[in-house]
Amino acid sequence: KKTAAAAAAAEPVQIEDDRTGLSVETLKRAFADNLFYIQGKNADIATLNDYYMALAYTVRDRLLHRWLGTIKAQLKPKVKVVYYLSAEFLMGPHLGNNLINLGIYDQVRQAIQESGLNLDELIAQEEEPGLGNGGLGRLAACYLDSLAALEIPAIGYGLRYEFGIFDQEIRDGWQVEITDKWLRYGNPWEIARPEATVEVKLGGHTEAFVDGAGRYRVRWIPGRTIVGVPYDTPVLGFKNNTANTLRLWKAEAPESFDFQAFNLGDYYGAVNAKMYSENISKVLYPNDEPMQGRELRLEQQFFFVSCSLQDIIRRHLYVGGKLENLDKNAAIQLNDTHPSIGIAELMRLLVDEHNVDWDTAWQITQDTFAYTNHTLLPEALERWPLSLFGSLLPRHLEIIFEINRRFLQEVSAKFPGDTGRLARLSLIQEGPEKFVRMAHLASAGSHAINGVAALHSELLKRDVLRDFYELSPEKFSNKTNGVTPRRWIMLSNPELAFLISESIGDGWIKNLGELRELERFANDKEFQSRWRQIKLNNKTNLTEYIRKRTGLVVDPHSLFDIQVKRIHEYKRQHLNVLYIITLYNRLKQNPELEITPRTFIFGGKAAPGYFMAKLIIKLINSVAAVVNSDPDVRGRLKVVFLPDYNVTFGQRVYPAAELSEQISTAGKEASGTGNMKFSMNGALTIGTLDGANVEIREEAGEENFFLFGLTTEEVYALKARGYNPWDYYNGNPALRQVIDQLASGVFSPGEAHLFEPLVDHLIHRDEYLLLADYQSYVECQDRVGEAYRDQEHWTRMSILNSARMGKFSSDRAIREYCEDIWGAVAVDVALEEYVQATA
Ligand code: 9GP
Repeated sequence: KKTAAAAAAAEPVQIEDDRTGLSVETLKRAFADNLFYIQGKNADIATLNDYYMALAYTVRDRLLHRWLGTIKAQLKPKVKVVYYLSAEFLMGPHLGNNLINLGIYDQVRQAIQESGLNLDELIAQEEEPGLGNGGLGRLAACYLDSLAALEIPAIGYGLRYEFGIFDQEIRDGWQVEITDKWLRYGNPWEIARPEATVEVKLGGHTEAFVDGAGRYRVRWIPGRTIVGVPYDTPVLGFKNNTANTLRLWKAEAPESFDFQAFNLGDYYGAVNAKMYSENISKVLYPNDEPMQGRELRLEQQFFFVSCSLQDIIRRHLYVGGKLENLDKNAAIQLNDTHPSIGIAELMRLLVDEHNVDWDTAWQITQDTFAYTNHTLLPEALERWPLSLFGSLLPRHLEIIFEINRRFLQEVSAKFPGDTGRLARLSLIQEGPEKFVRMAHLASAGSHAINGVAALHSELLKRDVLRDFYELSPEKFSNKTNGVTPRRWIMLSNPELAFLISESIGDGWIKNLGELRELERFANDKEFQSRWRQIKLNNKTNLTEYIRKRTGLVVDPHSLFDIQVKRIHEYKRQHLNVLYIITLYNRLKQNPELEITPRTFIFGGKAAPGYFMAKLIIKLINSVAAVVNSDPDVRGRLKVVFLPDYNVTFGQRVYPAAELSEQISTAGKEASGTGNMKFSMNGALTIGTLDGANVEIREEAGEENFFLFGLTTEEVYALKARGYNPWDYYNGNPALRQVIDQLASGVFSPGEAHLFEPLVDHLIHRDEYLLLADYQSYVECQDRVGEAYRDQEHWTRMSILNSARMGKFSSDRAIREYCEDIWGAVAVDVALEEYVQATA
């Protein structure tokens, strides 16, 4: 406790000190001090990474006033906090983004330059925390950015994977996975908080007992216990005082060294428990859509959810909250089903540990949780074998049975005699092997359920969650995804950001709708030529990067046609390849043919166990090898597969794109967010009516969008009629030629059968309707080529695309979540003053 005298003596420090000052001189000195005192290096021996670390600490010092101020402002009785539970957060590199959000980019650039270094090189030094697979994890990161920008109290909860998504190398055209060691050189952005460690139980069995008040209770006797240690990373709002927290849990053993075992001579036994426990946060599962019923994955999910819920309850009680009012202080969002075990865990914590009666606990749970669904693919809907579930979480299985019993009673009351409906809605899937259906648990236990684009939300109601919709239509809404313009325009495309701000002011950064004002420049010749010049500069930069990474020389004046995203059959990278081969064939047949020179650029990782996706990578590289070395098509056609697509690389790619490939089978892509980043940066889209493409086209104007392919309705109808890909193969000579070439090894010299599995699949099953959409795609691509020749018109379309993407800011999405689902409002933050510590 502070004495009165000590408190009186504690004076806020006012001078521009090394840790807060923003003048170039002070920044330089702080940077040099950190190199010496934190990195323990001087300029003679410092590596680029030492300089990066020294700068990162310099920046971190400058955000602590916000961070501590935010924690203080938000840990108050009446404040409602959004808790975003997500197994993935794909934050991207922090340094550049923090400079932007702190508003100190220019001073720091100068300070670094005057120190004889280059800021871009230091920024490039940062190893990005790849704690996610793709869209879902990146969405979580954009949402944290917007929550902070809007000053909404929020904590992101997830796992601190020691190894994130693997690094991808391409060897002989194949993907090779390399362990991602992002923590190798330390992580200057996180602060461990071991004092806030929590315990998590696993396995074992349950016991019934009667408590002192004569109540029937159950206790869980776990088979083992692990502890979760929180690591906190600040998430800054854009030029405001808010710095929310991303809290990631690391799994550890309660005792990391067993002396009993060691004394008995069993050294490995002595460290075994530690290894076993730490496994839980060891590695991110590298699957995007398809789920794998692995025990470790369920352990991961339960581990981070249990840690987070205990933390949430602790915070709630700390500010004097009553458990009955948890929903007044907490809105917990389930980012997909991965954290949905939280429904059962909150019930257990309330009923078993806090002695709340079942009905009250269920009310609290439903009022507090909300669930976002991110996929329509049936194989990606998580379910766990009952046996596995019961052995790992015996108490939760009992709780789920009880939830289900009561839930099905409600269903029966509403739909008497409808046994089919009961079976469809049940949280347990019956059959020779029984499963717990996690989407059902999430839907039953939440007060709100949303999809991530208008079409997706409709399809959820009509299809995947139809019975839940019929049961509780009021729970359902749509929240179209969005992305943050701070990272995806300002940081990625500084020249464009500058031009926009110069033309319409900088209000767009916080209010992306203001981009509309760019419309009046769409026909302005001078503006158009600056717009084009910036695109050309970005393309030239990418060209340089491509040369470094792959050795390929590409022409920055060719049309940059880009498809970057996870590799998946439903995303149809191979449809893109079919068109490339079609073009190639045309050029071979008619060497004089005039076409718009194009560079096709691909990037994306395949799940290591997904054979077809890996074969598609090999296909792209094989076609690239043939096309790029053929003198007949030189100067007109290039194909590039850029290895190791990640956030950092995305920041280079989106600004350089002219055509954005969004060509999934209609009804399969829930939303997409890359599609938004491309359009914001002035790329035109070639796409199907799928996911958020539908809304992008609505906003951009149909005349500024290249549409092709079957609609969702047509896909359903075609499949219902009985789809036969053979008909398309037989009826289309150009298509047949392409398929035959693939089948006969034209693109796999010496390995004629290499692509047989792909070809077989296409002509016999073609689940994703490539052959049905081929002709329409080819015609559309030809229109693109034509349109590109009229550069003025193209530029006009490009400007209009950027101008009309205001809707796709994650700020808009977060506002909608706040208003419709979370009931969260902004909280003012005062900077925490640094007060000299006294005992
Ligand atoms: O596949 C969806 C993607 O369309 C969406 O944009 C993203 C964010 O909502 O989520 C993806 N889903 C998953 O990664 C797993 O369901």
